[in-house]
Amino acid sequence: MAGLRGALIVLEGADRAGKSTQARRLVEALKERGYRTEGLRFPERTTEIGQLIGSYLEKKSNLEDHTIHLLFSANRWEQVPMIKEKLRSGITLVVDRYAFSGVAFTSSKENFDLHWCKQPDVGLPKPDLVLFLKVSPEVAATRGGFGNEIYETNSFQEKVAKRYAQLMDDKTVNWKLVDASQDIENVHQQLKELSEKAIDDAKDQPIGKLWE
Ligand code: NYM
Ligand code: MG
Repeated sequence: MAGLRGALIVLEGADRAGKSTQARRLVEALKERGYRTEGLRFPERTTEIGQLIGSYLEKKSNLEDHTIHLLFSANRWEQVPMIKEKLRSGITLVVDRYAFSGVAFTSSKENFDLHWCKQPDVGLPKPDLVLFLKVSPEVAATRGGFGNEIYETNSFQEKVAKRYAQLMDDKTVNWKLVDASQDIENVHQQLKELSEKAIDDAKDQPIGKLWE
C-alpha cells in the first residue's frame, strides 16, 4: 500500500550459522508472498571502503584494529541514504550482518569494550527485527571448515558468541533467537513467520535509530 514503509530485517550469528543461505531464501519467500523485498550484506565489499575491508579480511593488508572497526561502520553509513530511501518506498530489506557483527567481532579483540565499539554505529537505521541464528559449536563443525579469512578460528568464534550474548541482553532491540541447528527448511519457516509479523508491525511506524 502506498505510504507504508518496508521493514529492516537483519540476520546475525557466528560464521557457519547459515545466514547467507537463509537470507537468500527469505528474500525469495517474502517476494513470493507479495512483499517487495531486497537483500543486502555487510560488509558490502564492492565500494572503495569495502575493498579495503575485503583486503583486510583476506589478510592481504593489515589495518590497525580501531581503524578497521571504523571502516566497517563507515561501510554501513555509506549505504544509509539508500537504505532509508528503499524502506520509505515500501521495500523490505533483508540484511546479512549489521552493526551487531561489528561490535561482536571487534570487542572480541584484546582491550576493546562493548561501549566503545558501539559508538560509531549509534544512530544507524534501527532494525525492526534481528534474527539471531544460533548453532552449537558441534553442529557448526559438521558444516565444513572455516575459510582462510581473519577471525575464522574456533577460539575467536567462541569469544564472538559471548559478545553476541551480551548484545542480546539489550531489550531495546527486537532480537529473536532461532535454533539454526535444525534443518534448513524448519529454520526457513520460522524466519519467514517472524519476518512477516515484523513487516506488519513496522509498516506504519517511523524508522528508529539504533542504540539511541
Ligand atoms: N565482520 C563483519 C566484522 O568484523 N565487522 C563487521 O562490522 C561486519 C559486518 O567480517 N567474519 C566480520 C565477520 C565475518 C567477516 O563476513 C566477513 P562474511 O559474512 O563472512 O562475508
Ligand atoms: Mg565468512
